[in-house]
Amino acid sequence: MKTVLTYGTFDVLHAGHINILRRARALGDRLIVGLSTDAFNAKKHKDSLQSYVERKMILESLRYVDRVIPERTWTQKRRDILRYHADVLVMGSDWKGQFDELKKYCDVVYLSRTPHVSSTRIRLSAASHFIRST
Ligand code: C2G
Repeated sequence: MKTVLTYGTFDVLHAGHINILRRARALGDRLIVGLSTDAFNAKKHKDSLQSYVERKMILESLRYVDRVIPERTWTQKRRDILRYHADVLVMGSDWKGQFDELKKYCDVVYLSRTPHVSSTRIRLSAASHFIRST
């Protein structure tokens, strides 16, 4: 059983998120996602539109995701790798090099980010559509 682990906020789920989850899952037999809690989002200076409960429910509905665990700190990855016997840590290429110290515990793979897609862009275009329609 090859376990893949990844982390993120996954707010306003979009094709970029799906692309990395699908490719991460394809690297093993199960994918565990460390989902940033609302409190950790604040530490990341990210205000997600959707609550942790909503984002967790959405991720758990995906065929690529086998388990969702809370991401509460920057430093829990090593403990999670050991606890869940993760063989691969996957992160998007915007994180390239940031987690190389974890190569002591598992493979660390940075997958290319999907260009031109982000929760922020979706939020902004939704807002401009709304304004134009009123
Ligand atoms: N991502 C992507 N393409 C996009 C947007 C995001 O491949 N267009 C990837 C990111 O690289 C990341 C994952 O999707 O690997 C989740 O992205 P975010 O929800 O923005 O997560 P982030 O804020 O990067 O949190 O401890 C690690 C952090 O929790 C990562």
